[in-house]
This record gives sequence, structure tokens and C-alpha cells, in this order.
Amino acid sequence: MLNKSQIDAHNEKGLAKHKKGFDYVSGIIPDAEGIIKKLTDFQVAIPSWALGSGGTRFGRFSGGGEPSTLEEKMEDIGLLHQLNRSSGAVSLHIPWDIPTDAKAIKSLAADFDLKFDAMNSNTFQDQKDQKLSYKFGSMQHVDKGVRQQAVDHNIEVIKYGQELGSNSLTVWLADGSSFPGQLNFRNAFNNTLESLQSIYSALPDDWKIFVEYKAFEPNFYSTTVGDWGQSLLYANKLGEKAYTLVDLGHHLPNANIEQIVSLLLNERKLGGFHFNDSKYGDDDLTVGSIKPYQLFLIFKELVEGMDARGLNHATDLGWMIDASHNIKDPLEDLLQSVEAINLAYAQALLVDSKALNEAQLNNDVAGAQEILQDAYRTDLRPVLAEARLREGAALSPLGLFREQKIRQQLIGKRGEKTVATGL
Ligand code: AFD
Ligand code: MN
Ligand code: MN
Repeated sequence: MLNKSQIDAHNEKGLAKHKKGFDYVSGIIPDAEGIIKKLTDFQVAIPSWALGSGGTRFGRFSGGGEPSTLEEKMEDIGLLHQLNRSSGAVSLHIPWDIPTDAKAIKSLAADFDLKFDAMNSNTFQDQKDQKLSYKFGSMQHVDKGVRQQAVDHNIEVIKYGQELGSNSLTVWLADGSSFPGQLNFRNAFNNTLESLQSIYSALPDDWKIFVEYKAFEPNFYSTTVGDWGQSLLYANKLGEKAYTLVDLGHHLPNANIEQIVSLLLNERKLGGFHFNDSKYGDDDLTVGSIKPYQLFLIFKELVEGMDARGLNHATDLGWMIDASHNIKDPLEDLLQSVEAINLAYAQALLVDSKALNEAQLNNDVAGAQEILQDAYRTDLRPVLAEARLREGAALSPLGLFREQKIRQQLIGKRGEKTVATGL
């Protein structure tokens, strides 16, 4: 952990330059204070599986100093939150991160000012002592015993979550098929629905269940929750506590994700979000590193759709990062991702929605584009920095991380060879 004087010293150094930038931009936009307030409230959950190096099926290159226990993962997230005051939540994956001593983990979270966001179950891998295999699916499986095992696991995940104060469960299924004829689509759908219904009936009253979809991988012919239409079917059939979860990397190339988001909010069925970026598939790259304009357009629909439905931006949806860090330091990568999310959110808040509405009513196509791009092209980084400064975080989170040689410190403490659980 950093101490306050280290953060203050860092901020002192950058203050004069920051002030110039902030004075300028707050003078040309209508409501810098309103944006700062919203940014301060907005928190993005860090997934417990993203604190170590990821890998591909061709290999994995460890970066050193990785957290090897849940406690160490919490420390890492606490540090991120200290640096940016925007990542005040954790999303846990079971069984990778079982909170064996829930009380201790909860009090550690309180020390770092962290909350527990959605819990994630895992029926896409076989665990060591598992009785039945998920090789041919979990909730869709032809064998009722396998389906029941998957249901029981999810109910156990809910129990862990209740102990920690979480109130949502994300279900991502790898279920599907790799070859034509391997399964009966309708039976797979119906089995999955029945399994989800069993979980739904065990869901506490104040909980939500998020059904995450993904187009392909690990199955390459069909996926049983393959797109937002399928996810929405399940969510609608399950009931009002069930929602669709959008993961940015889970679409077929060039899908219009902003339109999907808009319609899901219109149906009151968007529950959660996994941020990442992608060039080709489920690449899990740093948020905003490939398609920042698309991210802005998505946020524009999120803001508009949430406002139209009277939703609280900060608390009514589950905001999470879901990324894998194969090359970069995971902590640096996560700092960049949170910054990109906040930037797109702030830009979306800047859109002159009244003027846009008028342009749309007048079929003023060029005018509408000007309005969007005007917001997108305004450099709001000083507004983000100001929000951090006021919260006691760092003017430059990544800059301070490097100045303090935090990765080297972690390697000194934990060693070069530690490996975090996750993919
Ligand atoms: C998957 C999904 C997901 C799941 C994760 C596991 O995006 O949300 O929990 O990978 O690491 O692709
Ligand atoms: Mn995901
Ligand atoms: Mn994914």
C-alpha cells in the first residue's frame, strides 16, 4: 500500500500542469462539476482472475510478483483503488478464489474500501475432485446428473457471495458443440433453461442473475448462450431478477454493440457489463486500446438508456472489467482500462442530448455526427484527473505506480515465480 504523503508528493509535482489543463477544459464545457460528481460515484469491479498474467493455448509468460492468495489479490485491487479511487469493487470467480474465511476477507475488503460485485461460477472446467465431467457441457448436458452438479455449484457460489455481501451471480457457460450433429439445439436450450430455473429459484430475493453470452470458443460450431437474443430469451423466461450481461469481446466481428445495449436497456434487461477490447474475437485486450470510438458510442447509449429508464448509473448495473494480460503488467493494464472506461463515460456525459434529439427529429445527419464527435474529441483527461485529485488518488495512477516501482516491490515480497489462479 502507498501512504498518503507519497500520493501527495506525486500530485504536488504535477499540479501546475494539471491546473492549466483543467482550467481550460472546465471553461469550455457546460458542466465539469456534474461530470466530476458522476465519475466519483462510478466504480468498476476488478475480476479476481485478472491480477496475474494470462496466457494463450500456446503458452503463458509470468510477469513476477503475482498474487498467489485471495488476500494478495485483494491487496492488489486495494492498491489500484488507492491509485484511482475508481476500482472499489471485486468480482470473484469460484472455485479459483474461494473465500474460506469469509469474515476475514470481508474485513480486508473494508480496510481497502472494496465491495463485492457479481460472483462468477465455473462450469467450464473440470476441478480436481469433481465427480462428473463438463467435457460435453454443463447445464445443457444430456445427463441429468451433470446438470444437477452444475446447478449445485452455482447455488454454492451464491452462498459464498451472500457471506461477502455480493448480490449478483454471473453465469457464463461454455456449453455448445464443436461439430454439426453433435447436439440437438432445442434439447440443449431446454436443458439449459431448466438448469437456470433451478438456480433462479434458489436466488435470494435481493439478488440478480446475469446470463452472459458469447459467440464462440471453446466450442466452435454452436454455443448454447451464443448471442444477446439467446441470453434475452433465457432472461425473459426466468423472470424479473434475470438479466443479460454484455461482454464487449463476445460478439461476432463488427456487431453493433451500442444498438444491442440500447435495446436491452429499453427492455429493462441489461444487468451487467464486462469491459475489454478486441480486434478479432474474445481477445480480452485493454479497454479502449483498439476501438475507443466504439466504446464512446456504447457509453453514449448506456447513459441515454439508463437516464430514460431512471437508473442510477453507479449502482443499478454491474460494471466489471474482464480482461487477460498476456504481455503487460496486469496492474498497469487494469489502470489503463479503468482510465479508458472513465474517459468514455465522461465523454458520453458531455453529449448534448437535447441538440442531438433535435438533429434526429430534423433528419440532420451531419449535425448529429458533429454533436457526437464534438463530445468525443474534447480532451476530458484533466476532468478525470481532477476527480481523482479531489478523492485523494493520484493525478497519474500509472505514473505513480512506476515512480514507486511497485511491481519491483511486489516481486521482492512475493517472488518471481508466483502464479495467480485464473485462466
Ligand atoms: C469467459 C467469459 C467470462 C468468464 C471468463 C473466465 O468472458 O466472463 O468468467 O472467460 O475467465 O470468456
Ligand atoms: Mn466475460
Ligand atoms: Mn470472455
